[in-house]
Amino acid sequence: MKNTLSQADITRLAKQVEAAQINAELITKLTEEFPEMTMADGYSIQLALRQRRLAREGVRSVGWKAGLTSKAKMLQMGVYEPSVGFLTSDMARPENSEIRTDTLCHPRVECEVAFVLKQALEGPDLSIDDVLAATGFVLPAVEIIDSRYANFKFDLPSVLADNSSSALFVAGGRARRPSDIDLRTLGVVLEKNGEIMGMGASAAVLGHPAAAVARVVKILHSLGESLPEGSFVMSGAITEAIPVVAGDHVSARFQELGSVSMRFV
Ligand code: OOG
Ligand code: MG
Repeated sequence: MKNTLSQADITRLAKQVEAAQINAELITKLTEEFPEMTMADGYSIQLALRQRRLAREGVRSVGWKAGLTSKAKMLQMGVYEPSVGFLTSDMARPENSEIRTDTLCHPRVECEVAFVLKQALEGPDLSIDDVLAATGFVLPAVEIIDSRYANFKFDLPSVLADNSSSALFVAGGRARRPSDIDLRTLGVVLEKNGEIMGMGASAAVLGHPAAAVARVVKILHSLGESLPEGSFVMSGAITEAIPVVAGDHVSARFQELGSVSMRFV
C-alpha cells in the first residue's frame, strides 16, 4: 500500500474527522481535497485518530471491527473491499439501554457476530480454524454506524479515515463456545419497532464470520498491528444497515446466541 499524504496532512485530517465525530457534524469526503488519496492514506488517518482517542482520559482499546464483509453491505454502500475500524471502551453501550441520537449524525444499526479471543492472533494468512482455536466465545452484537459524510456516501479511502463509520456497539445475548455451534449457519433477524427489517445467515459474511476475523488480522498485519488476547472483534454486518431515529426500538435475534436490544432516544 502506498501513502501519498504528508504526516502534517494526516494529522490535520485526523483532527478534522475527530471534530466531526465529537460534534456530530457532517464533512465533505476527504478525497475531494485529496483525490489521489489511497487506502494506505485512509488507514494512516484512522490510526492517527485511534492514537488521539486512546490518549483521552479513561479510554482503552477493546478490539477491532470488520466492515463491508457481506454482499448486502457492499451493494448498499457501493464499496467492495472489506475494511477494519477500531473499537474503544467509550464506544460500548449496555444491552437494553437508551442510546442518544443527538450525538450522532444519521445512525444505522447492523447485526454482527462478535468474537472474544482467548489467544492473540497475528499474521497475514490465518485460516478459519486458526481463528476458531483462538476464540474463547462468540456473542451477538449490534453495531451503530454513523458516517460523518453527507448522505452516508463515501469512497474507500474516505470511509477508512472515518474509522469505517463506527460509532457505538452493544454486545449481549448468550456467550457460546465456537466448538458448540455451527458459526456458519446462524440465522439472524433484525427488528425495528417489532417489524422485521432484515434477515440473513452468518455465512453471508465472507462465507464464515471467522474468515472476516482472519481478514481483520491480515489488514492489521499490513498496518503493523495485531489482536492481543482478550480482543473483542465484530465480524461485519450480515444484512443491510437499517436507519434509526429517536423513539425506535431495535432487537437483533440470533439463532443459538439470543438477542440484543436497545432503544434510541
Ligand atoms: C462502513 C462500515 C461497514 C459493516 O459491518 O459492514 C460495517 C459503512 O457501511 O458505513 O461496519
Ligand atoms: Mg459493522
